[in-house]
Amino acid sequence: MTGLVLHFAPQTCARVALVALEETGAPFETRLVRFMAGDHRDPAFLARNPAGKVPLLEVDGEPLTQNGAILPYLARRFPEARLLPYTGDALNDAKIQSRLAWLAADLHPLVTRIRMPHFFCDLDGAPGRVRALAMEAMAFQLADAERTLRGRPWLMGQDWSIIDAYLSWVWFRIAGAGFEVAAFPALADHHHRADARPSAQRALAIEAAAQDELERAGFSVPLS
Ligand SMILES: N[C@@H](CCC(=O)N[C@@H](CS)C(=O)NCC(=O)O)C(=O)O
Repeated sequence: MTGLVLHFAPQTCARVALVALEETGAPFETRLVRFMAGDHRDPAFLARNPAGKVPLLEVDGEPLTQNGAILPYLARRFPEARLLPYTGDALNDAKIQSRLAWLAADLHPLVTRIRMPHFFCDLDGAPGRVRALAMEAMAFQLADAERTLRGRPWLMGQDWSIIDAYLSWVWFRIAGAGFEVAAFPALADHHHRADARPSAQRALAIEAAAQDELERAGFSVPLS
C-alpha cells in the first residue's frame, strides 16, 4: 500500500494524528479499528503494531506507531503545515519533544485511569478511588497549562501547533468524565478554539461517520 494510511478509532488519541493529517492537506486514507470486534488483536494488525493500539500510521506500507513519533514525522515531512515549531535549535526542538512526552506519558495514562479505572484495580469498589486519584493528579498536571493559556492563545506561543490538538483531545476525554472543568476556564476556551479549526472539524466528521458505522454493526464502544 503506498501513501499514508491511518488506523484509528473514534474518540481515541488517534484523533490527534487525524487532525495532523488534515492540517497537512496531503491525501491519506483511514482504516477503522473496531475494538469491540477485536480488530486490534488481529494477527495482521499486531504484526504492524504489537502494542495493539491506535494510532497506527502506515507510510508506503511501513508501520509507524506512537503519537510521539507520528506527529514529529508528519511535522518534518510537511514543514509547510507548521504542525510543530521546530527551528533546528537542539534545545528548542527538545522542548517540543518534552511537551509531546508530557502529553503521551504523563497525561494520557491519567486519561485512561479516569475513563477506565476498572482496568487498574479490583472491582471491589476501588475503581472510584482510582478515578478520584487520577482526577487529582490530572488537576495538578493541568494547573501550569491553565496559567500558560491565560497569558497566550496556544500552548507553545502565539501560533497553534499539533500540541494544542493533543491537549484538546485530553480535555475532551476528561471533561466528559466529570473532571472539574469550571476550575480551568482557559483550558475550556482553548479546547473550543482548537476544535473549531477546519482540520479538527474534518477529523470530527470522519470520526462521526466511523461512529455511525460502528453503531450500525453493533460494535460501538460503550462510553465509560
Ligand atoms: N502511547 C500510545 C498510546 C496509544 C493508546 O493508548 N491508544 C488507545 C486509544 S486512546 C488504544 O488503542 N487502546 C486500545 C488498547 O489498549 O487495547 C500513543 O501515544 O500513541
